[in-house]
Amino acid sequence: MQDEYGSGRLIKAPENFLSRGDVATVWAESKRGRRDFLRNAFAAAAAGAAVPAALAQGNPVPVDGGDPNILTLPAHSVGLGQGVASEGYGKPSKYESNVQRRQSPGLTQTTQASVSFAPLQSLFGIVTPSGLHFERHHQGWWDIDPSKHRLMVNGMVKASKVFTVDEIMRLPAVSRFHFIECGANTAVDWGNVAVPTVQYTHGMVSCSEFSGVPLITLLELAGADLKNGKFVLAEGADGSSMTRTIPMELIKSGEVFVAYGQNGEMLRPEQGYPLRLIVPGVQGVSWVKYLRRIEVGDQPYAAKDEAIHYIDLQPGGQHRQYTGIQECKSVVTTPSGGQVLLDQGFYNITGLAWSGRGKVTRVDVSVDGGRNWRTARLQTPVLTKALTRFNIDWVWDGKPAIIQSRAMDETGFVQPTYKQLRDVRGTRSIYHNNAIQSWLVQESGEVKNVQIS
Ligand SMILES: Nc1nc2c(c(=O)[nH]1)N[C@H]1C(S)=C(S)[C@@H](COP(=O)(O)O)O[C@H]1N2
Ligand SMILES: [Mo]
Repeated sequence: MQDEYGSGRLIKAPENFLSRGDVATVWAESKRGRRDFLRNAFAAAAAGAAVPAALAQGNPVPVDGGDPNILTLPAHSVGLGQGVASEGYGKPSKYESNVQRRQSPGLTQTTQASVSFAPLQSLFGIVTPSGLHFERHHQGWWDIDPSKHRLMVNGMVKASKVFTVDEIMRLPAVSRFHFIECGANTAVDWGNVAVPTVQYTHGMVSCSEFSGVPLITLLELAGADLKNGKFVLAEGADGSSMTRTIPMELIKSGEVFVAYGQNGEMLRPEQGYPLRLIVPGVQGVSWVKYLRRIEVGDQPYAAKDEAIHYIDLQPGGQHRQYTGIQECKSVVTTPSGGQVLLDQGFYNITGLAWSGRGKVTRVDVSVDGGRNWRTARLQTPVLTKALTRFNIDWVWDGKPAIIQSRAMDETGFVQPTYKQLRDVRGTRSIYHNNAIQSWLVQESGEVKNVQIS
């Protein structure tokens, strides 16, 4: 069930296929004796009355007295299950142990200045489980004692103010679902195909419900000059001296907030516990973790992470600066690179779409490399600046197919092809690659990352 990249749930008929609720498998299975299965299931139901007698003997036994094709009761149907622990934090099933975030081999020299990618191929819906949220650190992560952590608001304010985490948690709170995408997501594929799976091509995006306090509330409490203050500098407490300029307009809109919560609990240490900045729609680097200072100023700060890094090299040697918004983008997560389709027949093509400018309004899917497109179903909820899940039916005829998705957002922006993107941006950029992704389904059923012009 696994491959060397750990691409997760391959589309393969597992032994106890119904427990997965895996429609694709059921359809595949229908060609090989689904009727037998159904007959056995009915036989089992009909035999229900006989079960107590078998149970009384305390052993899993075939209820008809011997024919294993009819029904053998598994141990979990006749024995006592595990008890609740007196305390504990729940974990996924041991059968899901290949669902892991992963470092891309050889991408960086140290694990402290590195990335761990989210296994998008294994996820459903729009929320990334906190333990699978991608990680990007410039100087390693910390588990900071919240009772010692402080957030200072200074600069163009009446009086500098220092907040404890407890003080922030007493203020009026908001909870919102948003995606966070590293500006460098899909960076290695700018020039050509470089990595095999969606985990490595697109796994620097995640989506959570974040909870916290609008930054504007903290600025008001410090008496910030909201007329002349045009920008703030957000600073993190880790050794990377992560500092980013945030335009005051975004803060005044109420969208930017200081989060302490993620998916119903406190932030994970890897995600910036105990405080991080949430800047919806803007690239991940501005979501400063271990947030310790907000300085109000009247011009952009041109900090190292916005003057040297996180600039977009253009053809002709020019570069763009302060290109923070993550434009509309999408990717098919199943079928995707590294997965294997074991049989012809029905599949649910599924994927994720997002836009830093608002809601996703439409996703089209092609199975012939962009010649023909069909509009996918958007799964609810469709939220602004959050991941949106799409699904579309597909019957694979066993021939090679190139699967693509193309997202549109409420501003009318249409996700570009690689050709369209390179015509404007060249091939030497790192950040902000939102081109249409292509997955080649080969006759063998193996799925590969490809680029077509
Ligand atoms: N303090 C601090 N904040 C930081 C970083 C960091 O290294 N230190 N990395 C930034 C980058 S580049 C990204 S993409 C996101 C990653 O957030 P995550 O690790 O929660 O996925 O955090 C941003 N905030
Ligand atoms: Mo990033």
